[in-house]
Amino acid sequence: MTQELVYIIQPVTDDRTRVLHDEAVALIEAAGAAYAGTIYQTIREINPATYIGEGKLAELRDRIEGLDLTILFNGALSPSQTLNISSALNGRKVIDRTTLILDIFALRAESSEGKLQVELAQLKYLYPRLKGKGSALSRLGGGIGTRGPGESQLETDRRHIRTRIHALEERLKDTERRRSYQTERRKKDGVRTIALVGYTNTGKSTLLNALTGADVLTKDALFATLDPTARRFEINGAPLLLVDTVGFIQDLPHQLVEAFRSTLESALNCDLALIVCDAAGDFRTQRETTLQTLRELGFHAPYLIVMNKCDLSEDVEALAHDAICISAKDGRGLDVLRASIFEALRKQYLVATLYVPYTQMERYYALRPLLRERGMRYLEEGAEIDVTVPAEYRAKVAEFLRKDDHFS
Ligand SMILES: Nc1nc2c(ncn2[C@@H]2O[C@H](COP(=O)(O)OP(=O)(O)OP(=O)(O)O)[C@@H](O)[C@H]2O)c(=O)[nH]1
Ligand SMILES: [Mg+2]
Repeated sequence: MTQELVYIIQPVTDDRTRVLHDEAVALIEAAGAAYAGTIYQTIREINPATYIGEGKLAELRDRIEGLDLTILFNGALSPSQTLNISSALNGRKVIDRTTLILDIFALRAESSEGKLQVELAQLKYLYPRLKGKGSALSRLGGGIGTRGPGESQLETDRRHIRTRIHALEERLKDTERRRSYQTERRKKDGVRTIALVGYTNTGKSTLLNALTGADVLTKDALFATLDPTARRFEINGAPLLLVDTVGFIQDLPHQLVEAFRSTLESALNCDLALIVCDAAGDFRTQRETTLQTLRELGFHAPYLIVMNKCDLSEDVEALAHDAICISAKDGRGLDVLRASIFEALRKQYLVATLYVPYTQMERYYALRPLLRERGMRYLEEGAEIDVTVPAEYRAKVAEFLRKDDHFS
């Protein structure tokens, strides 16, 4: 099969235009298609029928005559605008940014829950586009916008789609219940959860690997990670769980945020979040987009800003003084990051040395499952034991407490 060629219509609005455009090129590649070119249009007044003006559409039609191209409008189009632009361009396939992002998610989804979530988002976005004359979808032909777990459903009628949406919502509720049970159990085990969140391609998965010794997929591509992955690790004996999550992007389709809400929420229901930014990229936009998406999700946990890829950018420390500067690739700054994570969680742990007389050893052994031992020294009458204890068990070990040597 020949590769789908995509031509961009880029509305020129504010200083975000350049970033949005370059991102669209990366999105096209992530969807397995090839970038063919761009026509820019300054927007003074939005044309309700076709968004951009008729003159510009005519110019585009001439420019692409005889070429087999898909048109990407790098913004959001209403169903009727999509149809109108398509007919002004002699029936060419027209997609918008949301359709493209949904398509990438459809390609990447691997877990059964991820597939259900993407299918739900696709159906919700495409459903209104099936209203009106004929099926807007049949005009899409093959390729971007028609792929994904819901492929066969997308071709059926509206009544089926409604039934399917309902069934998907029910099944997702089920998985959600199961997950909240797991979260409860983790809390009971005294394991604290740290979520890696941030803009796509900033190095979240690379950081997961660096901190936990895992080997999850990392890739120079948008949305390499879809399903949340969790790995255990320790800092100063404290058992921690690090959760990698799907990346964010500007104007992330709200249908997707909705569909992924439950997976994200379980990660966001964390004790601490690391908001990862790319020091070599537009980190202000990344940070703002991430914080805004988190707000939409009702996030309220404490967080640290982590500026990754500092090996690529010399002067970032001066620009981002509230951030911890690291390189997940060469390891710089990781010790500072570990210390900052532990400091942020400190009030949740007691780091101490216990003194247990040998006569009391039985009682100590009963408490042992609640804590982590970091070291033990045998003295004459008893043992000195360095431990890390979740704060809620403080009272239980209090009788053996000698000195609180909090982490420094
Ligand atoms: N130079 C440099 N490259 C890095 C660093 N960390 C990650 N990368 C590269 O950045 C790219 C993206 O890394 P990932 O870890 O896949 O990023 P991610 O945030 O998980 O991305 P998504 O899952 O797609 O949202 C890969 O090519 C990594 O090798 C770093 O500290 N320095
Ligand atoms: Mg990733």
